[in-house]
Amino acid sequence: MTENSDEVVLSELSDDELIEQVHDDLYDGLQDEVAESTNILLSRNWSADKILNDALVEGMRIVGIDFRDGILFVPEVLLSANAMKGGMAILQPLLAESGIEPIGKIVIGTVKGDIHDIGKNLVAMMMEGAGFEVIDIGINQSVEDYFAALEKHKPDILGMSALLTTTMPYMKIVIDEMIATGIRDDYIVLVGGAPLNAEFGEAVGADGYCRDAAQAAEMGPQLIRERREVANCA
Ligand code: B1M
Repeated sequence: MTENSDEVVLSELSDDELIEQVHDDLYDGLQDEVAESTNILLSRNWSADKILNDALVEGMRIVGIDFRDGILFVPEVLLSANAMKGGMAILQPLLAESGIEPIGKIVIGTVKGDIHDIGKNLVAMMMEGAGFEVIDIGINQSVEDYFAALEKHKPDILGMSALLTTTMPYMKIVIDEMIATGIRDDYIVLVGGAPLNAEFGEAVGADGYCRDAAQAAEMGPQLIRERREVANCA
């Protein structure tokens, strides 16, 4: 997208120009530049979540459009994803900074056949920021992987992510197996990912569908509170 990012002095750009430059640098997969701009925006008192949404997430949305339209290909999008991680690594401690006792525990992973992890990582970061202990089990997780993590960590919430229409049905396989083995009601199940919606969440038997990481960080505590209230009344 940009032809000569090398010649741009990032610190001399206005806020609007810098945001646009981050979009271009994400598009071009320039991790160092994305990290530098993230630091500059922080030094200009931008909040971590505003940088995340306006600069990084919006930049990846633009990448996604050209990926869909066959203008960008997998290797280029991988570079963009890495560049995004450069910015996210800087924001992560700020988003996770809460200093409060964990309000619950979540095991989260991307379903089998799916290697997209940027959204899942964001959810993990925001949940940490909301005071959760987060166990991120990674990508391409099978029923057995999820079950092993549930058994080991005994979380309040199981979170599943899917970015492909071909992998999202795997969430139902996991939930059906939880029902079959009698453990479904031991956990709150939250699902998310770009191709999902609330109807899908309901259809697969999840307790909640989260449109984005912020909603996951709101819904998680809310459902835990509701569950604890019911347990106290029983
Ligand atoms: Co992929 N890819 N990709 N890709 N990729 C999409 C998803 C796609 C929509 C692109 C497109 O065509 N426009 C398309 C899917 C089409 C479809 O299924 N209908 C697609 C495709 C087709 C593919 C391949 C099949 C391409 C190929 O090989 N021909 C292939 C599949 C590989 C596989 O998984 N088996 C593939 C590969 C890749 C890369 C490896 C190159 C790379 C992933 C790198 C990585 O993740 N480390 C990649 C990327 C980067 C994308 C796009 C461009 C960006 C995804 C992203 O990171 N978004 C994506 C296009 C797009 O979505 N615009 C695309 C930013 C992220 C912050 O948003 O992940 O939606 P998102 O997460 C949000 C919410 O959804 C929600 O919160 C997050 C934060 O707010 N959320 C949750 C997500 N998970 C949640 C879990 C929760 C709660 C909320 O649990 C509680």
